[in-house]
Amino acid sequence: MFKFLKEKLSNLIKGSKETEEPVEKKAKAPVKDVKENTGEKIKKLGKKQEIHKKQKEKNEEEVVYSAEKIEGKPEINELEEKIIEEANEIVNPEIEEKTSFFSKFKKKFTSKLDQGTFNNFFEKLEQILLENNVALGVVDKIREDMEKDLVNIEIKKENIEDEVKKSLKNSIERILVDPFDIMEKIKLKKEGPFIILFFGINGSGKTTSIAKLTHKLQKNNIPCVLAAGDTFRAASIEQLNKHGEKLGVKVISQDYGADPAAVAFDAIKYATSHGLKVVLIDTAGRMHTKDNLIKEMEKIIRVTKPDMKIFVAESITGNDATEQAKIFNESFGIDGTILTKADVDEKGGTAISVGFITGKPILMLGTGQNYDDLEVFSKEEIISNLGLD
Ligand SMILES: Nc1nc2c(ncn2[C@@H]2O[C@H](COP(=O)(O)OP(=O)(O)OP(=O)(O)O)[C@@H](O)[C@H]2O)c(=O)[nH]1
Ligand SMILES: [Mg+2]
Repeated sequence: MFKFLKEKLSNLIKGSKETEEPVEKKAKAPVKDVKENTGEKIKKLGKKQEIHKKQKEKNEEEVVYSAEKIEGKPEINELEEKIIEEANEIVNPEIEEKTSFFSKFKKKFTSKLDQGTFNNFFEKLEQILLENNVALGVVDKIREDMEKDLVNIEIKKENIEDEVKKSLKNSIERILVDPFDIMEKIKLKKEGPFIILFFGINGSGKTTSIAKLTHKLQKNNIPCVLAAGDTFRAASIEQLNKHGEKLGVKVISQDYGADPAAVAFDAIKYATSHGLKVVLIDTAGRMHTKDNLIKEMEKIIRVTKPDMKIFVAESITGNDATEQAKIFNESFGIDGTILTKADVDEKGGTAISVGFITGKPILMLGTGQNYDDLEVFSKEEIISNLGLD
């Protein structure tokens, strides 16, 4: 998780410290090449005519873009340098990306960071965050926090990287919602079984997460029963039965097309009569009919009165997952989220966004296809995985 985001943040914030020297050297080599072929590259930038005009004004016989020719003519010199710099970025974007941004940022910095320089910096950071699935509302919050920490505040030049990093870390720490402990909540309920409803669009990992949580409950000596509330998708009941067999846990089911609320109700009765502590209710995910899904959940909620409603979403779907979480939370209130497929999500912004947008914590991360691949969500781990600790 966070492979891309971590790398980008590290390049953006730490770039100058580690690469200041090589920057100059590395950046200079291609400048020479750029000068030699300037015609073509400058054309790309649409600045060639500007140079022509300036040089004609100086009565030059031919247009030569060499450093010697323009020596002592500051306005052209400056213009050429800017063009070469921009051409260099086009020709070799990696160099710009990896090295020069923070150096430039630092160069502009004296004892305080002015608003303009901060805006320039944040534009870069914003792009990185958005590209890595951090939701817009979260980016705005990060901007607000960092602006308060950094703009017009006295900072020593040598501390600027550390201060920027610290500010980003503090902001993300504030944005992430602390998870509660599911096991603790279960233990606290004294009367009747603890009912957990799982919902989310198709393929998000509901059934697999139920199986993984069953495994966790078993490890904590908490007996449970599963309700095959997905009576909609072909083979869904068989899929849950298979997990039940493997894990040695009872699955309550009816036929396909049956009312999921009735199946869940049966499972609660079973748990009550058998003294089982937890009921885990599986449901159908309907990708294209969110309204139907919401109606179905509302009915199940009315009938079963769950103690916990867990939204299950795929980490890799980014803003879609965040948006769904928001809609479901507004429709019937979620208690928390399980974010699945974190093992294949290299961006990770969903893990930062979902909690903030819903105000409800991410409880667990699905990190693979085995029963043990369900990890309790940890703020510290997220910060550490982002390379901000
Ligand atoms: N890599 C990875 N795969 C996962 C994870 N969680 C679930 N999957 C896989 O995702 C696929 C869909 O998982 P399901 O549990 O069937 O999803 P669902 O939400 O119940 O799907 P529907 O019942 O069709 O709505 C399966 O192939 C799972 O093995 C995870 O954390 N990591
Ligand atoms: Mg399922």
